[in-house]
Amino acid sequence: MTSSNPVLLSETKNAVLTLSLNRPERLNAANDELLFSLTEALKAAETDPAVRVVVITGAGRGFCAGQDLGDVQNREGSTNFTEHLRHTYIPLIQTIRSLKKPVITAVNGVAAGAGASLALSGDVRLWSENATLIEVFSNIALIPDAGSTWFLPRLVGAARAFEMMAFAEKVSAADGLNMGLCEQVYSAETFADDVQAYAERLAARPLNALALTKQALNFALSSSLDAALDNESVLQQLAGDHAEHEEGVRAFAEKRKPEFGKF
Ligand code: LHQ
Repeated sequence: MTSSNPVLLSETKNAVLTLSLNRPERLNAANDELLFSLTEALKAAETDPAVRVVVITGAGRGFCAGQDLGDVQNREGSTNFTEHLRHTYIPLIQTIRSLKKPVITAVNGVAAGAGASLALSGDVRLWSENATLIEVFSNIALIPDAGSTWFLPRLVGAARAFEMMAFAEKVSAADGLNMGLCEQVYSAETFADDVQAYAERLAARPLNALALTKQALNFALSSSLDAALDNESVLQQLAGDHAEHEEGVRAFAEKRKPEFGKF
């Protein structure tokens, strides 16, 4: 199934929903319409039984250049940054982080500003060799938003994150891989196919268990060890009570591959 609107393209193939930011002439810089469309599409994916994994990527040579600065300039009066963030980027990032299905950010080109935050927000981050990431905010004397101050120090440490934010220098795909900003780097020519193959591999995994794993990781990232241990014990009950678990154990006993795709 394929459908589209001007700013967001949507395609489902083999249980993988690919959402492509589609303002290529602006390197997919985000306006309100794009941010609302993306958030709504993600929410719809959560309850769509045809979708097991979601991929967010960009059309053209960019992933996302952050907030559309033309849009900001065109507003009358001073910008209410707090209100804007609360209505646009905050619900988007919260939706990605709480979605009960894996979200892959497939970074095909430059990811800058809030686009860098979006790139970092995925459960799995796959980069093209052409991808770059820039914490560009300080170039326009803003602070990092849309989650960069939360994601980046957890990946590279606070001092490294501060340096990246202060100088706004591009991080290449090779450096991004070394620093843990992404899990895989693929050739630009085969990027879309490689991302699809990775996503299909993920779609074949036990998705109830992965949703609970995501929930446990989210919790543990800001909890004590004691609280994380206890939370695991509660969520493990939910995993163990699910038919996926029964299938996994039966498949092991029968020496065959489990068929998680049917749940
Ligand atoms: C753009 C943009 C763009 C519009 C490239 N807007 N057109 C949240 C809440 C509220 C307000 C403020 O901010 C935020 C969070 C943020 O995201 S703040 C950060 C906003 N983003 C930026 O400051 C990035 C600005 N862009 C750049 O620094 C460069 O374009 C990068 C490094 C991304 C890419 O550089 P190049 O590969 O050399 O491409 P380019 O600069 O030639 O851009 C291509 C076109 O895209 C160009 O248009 P043109 O008509 O000249 O071909 C740019 O104007 C346009 N574009 N980013 N954010």
